[in-house]
Parts: sequence; structure tokens; C-alpha cells
Amino acid sequence: MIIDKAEVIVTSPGRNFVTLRLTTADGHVGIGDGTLNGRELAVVSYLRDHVAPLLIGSDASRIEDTWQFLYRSAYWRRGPVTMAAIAAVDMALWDIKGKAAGMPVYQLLGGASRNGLMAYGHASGKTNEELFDSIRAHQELGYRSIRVQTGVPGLKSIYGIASNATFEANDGVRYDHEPAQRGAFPAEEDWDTRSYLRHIPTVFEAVRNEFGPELPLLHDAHHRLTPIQAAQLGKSLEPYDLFWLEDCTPAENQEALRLVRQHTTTPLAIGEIFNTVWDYQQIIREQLIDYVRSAVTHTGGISHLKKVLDYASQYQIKSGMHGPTDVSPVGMAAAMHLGLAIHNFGIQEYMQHSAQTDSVFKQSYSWSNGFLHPGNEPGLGVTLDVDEAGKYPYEQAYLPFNRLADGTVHDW
Ligand code: CS2
Ligand code: MG
Repeated sequence: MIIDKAEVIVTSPGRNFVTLRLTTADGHVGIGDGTLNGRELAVVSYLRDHVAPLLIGSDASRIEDTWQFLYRSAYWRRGPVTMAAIAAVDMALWDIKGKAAGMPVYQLLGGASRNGLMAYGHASGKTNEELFDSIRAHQELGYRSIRVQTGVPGLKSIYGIASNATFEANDGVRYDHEPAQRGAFPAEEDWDTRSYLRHIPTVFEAVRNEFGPELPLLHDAHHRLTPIQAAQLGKSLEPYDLFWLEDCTPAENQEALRLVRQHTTTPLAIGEIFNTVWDYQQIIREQLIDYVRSAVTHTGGISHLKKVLDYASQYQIKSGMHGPTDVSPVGMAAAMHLGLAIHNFGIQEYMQHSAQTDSVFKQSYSWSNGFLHPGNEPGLGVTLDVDEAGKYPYEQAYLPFNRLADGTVHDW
């Protein structure tokens, strides 16, 4: 299984995706996701200029050895660009191994540990009424766990609520344009922490009153709080029994979570911008979180995220893999194979891709009654239609950024 072709395919069917396609001399083809929202072309260059030439002539069956070679031989290690590029290679090699073995990847990882993967969707609204409608629409689609994001009085825009005109609002679940916005400069949004902290508990109280105590509810603070503000929020949300509070502080300061933990029993999820096991070392060892939020795509692939999750399992910390639409269907499939196989699966984020994206990436994973399954096709079970992909050239797009009322840049 000698690799004789390594191609990087960029396509933008509604949003940008970076895919690595490896072909072996004996005809096996594997694909991997290397999409890094807003910085896609950096990964393209890393793969095209520095990784693809090294893969030609190497043995596709040596997944771990290839991972270690790419990670260590670069000398400059870690970081989102490097780890997304290595993830793309790792996924493509697992895809090839599965196809060569005639088995879905989850079988190679030890087989299924459950029947399906509980997934949550994103309900949002500027007002409580809009939010309730969105929750109901998600329930009708089968979602049994729901992330709740809402407008905050006085703020024009807020994370988690689509603000751009191209959002496919008609069916309420197609999120391909959210929150990346096409254009030459990131959109500016506004933020006010005190107003947010006052408002959010009232929203969760209203949601519990309307939907009862059973429905698992999640919330994402998107790195915007200081440790003491995060502690206040966790505490004020305790009566509403959240499944988790996500990214309450900027994730790079791991120690911050100690203070939050001392003050609240609201479960914490963190890690969508982490990329290695070392980013998690302290917070797992000190049991400062309850869920690992990394995507396979941003954490060095299946091989590396499995190491993070195996480490987490010693502390009863579970997976909550990142699954926004900026992870391509290939990255989503990889998450599903891993999530089905590990024992410490928690929940999977699942935002549905657009029909356009689905026309480029043909999937064999399924969604029914609130549960995902990766399917039983050999490999990852996703194919890339190159002709269809060619219809959608790359378009520059950026995530928004925040400024406070006095003009200070704030975490988005
Ligand atoms: C988010 C993401 O899904 C989530 O929890 O935090 O939507 C995040 O904003 C995007 O992945 C950024 O590209
Ligand atoms: Mg998040």
C-alpha cells in the first residue's frame, strides 16, 4: 500500500472545506478533513508544500509511524495549522486501512460500544419566543439534547445566532454560513459581559418552565468570561441543571478552571480550540472539566484524539466532540467512528450541513431519533465528488470578532 498520489482539494459549497486525498499504487483511496475555519489556506499550503511530497512513496498502512514522523520531523510542533494538517493525513490513512480491510473504521478501533451516538443541535433566537420555536423545531427533527443560545438585551449580535442574510433560515437547521462570513475582513460584533450574566439565567428559567426538567440543555459562553465571571455564571445556572457549560473562559489558561470549579457544580466542557493531549494535561489530571470538546479535525486526527480520550477516561471525563459545520462531513464521520468505539463517549455535537455540501461529500452516516451512526461502509464511509467540488471555488471567509462599547477588542 504505497502512497503514490497526495492531492489537496479545496471546495466551498456554502463554506470552505480542505480535504486531503491519498491514493495508493494498488488503487486504495482515502480522504481526510483539514478544514480550519478562516485560516483554510494555511493548512492547504502546509499540506501541499510540506507534507504531500513527504508522503509519496511511503507505506499507507503505517498510521502511527506516519503520525509520529510528521509531528516530530517538523521540529516545530503543535498549533492548529500543523495539527489540522496531520489530522487530514491520519484520517485518510484510517480510511484506506478500513477500505483495505473491508471494515468500517470503528471496527478497527475495537468495535461498537453502543448502538448510536446521542447528538445535540443548536437552538437559538433573539427573543425567548424565537428560541422556544427553534427548540421545538429541533425536537421535531429528533434532537433530544439542545444547546441554547439567545440574544442579550442591548447587544446587536451575539455568538450562536445567525446574523447573516445567507443563513438558510427556512428550515431552521441548516447552518453552513454560521458564523463564518464571506468577505475580505471579519465582521465586527459587540459584547457586554454584565448584561449577558444578568440575562442568561432568566432564559434558562424560561426554557425549563416551558420544556420541563428532562430535556438536556447545553450552553456555550465562547471564551468570553474571566474566571470569576465564569464561576458566577456556573453558579447562577445550577438550578437549571445544564448538561454542560462550554468554553466559559479563554481555553489557553488551564489554571483558570480551578477557580471556576471551586464555585460551581455545573458540568464544564472545554477544548474546541485545543489541539494536543498536552493542552489537556492539567485540566484532565486535576479533573477540572467533564467533557473534552476537541474535533478529530483539529486535534491531529483519530490517532491523537483517541489518546486524549483514553487519558480522560481514567478520570470519568467523557467526549463531547466538536461538530460544527466547519468540520467537513469527512471529519464528522471520523468523530462518529471514534465516538462509537470508545467507552467514555458523552455526546456528539451535530449541526447539519447544507444540501450543497452534501452534494460534494456523499455520506453513509445516518441520523435518526436523535442518534447518529457512522454506517458500515468500509473506511470512513464518505466520498468526495471531485467534479461537484470543482463547481465551488474557495471564497475568503472569516469568523467575526468582538469589540466592547469603548472599542476594546474582546474574545469572540
Ligand atoms: C462553536 C463553533 O460549535 C461550537 O461550539 O463554538 O461553532 C465555533 O464558533 C466554530 O467552530 C468556529 O469556527
Ligand atoms: Mg463552542
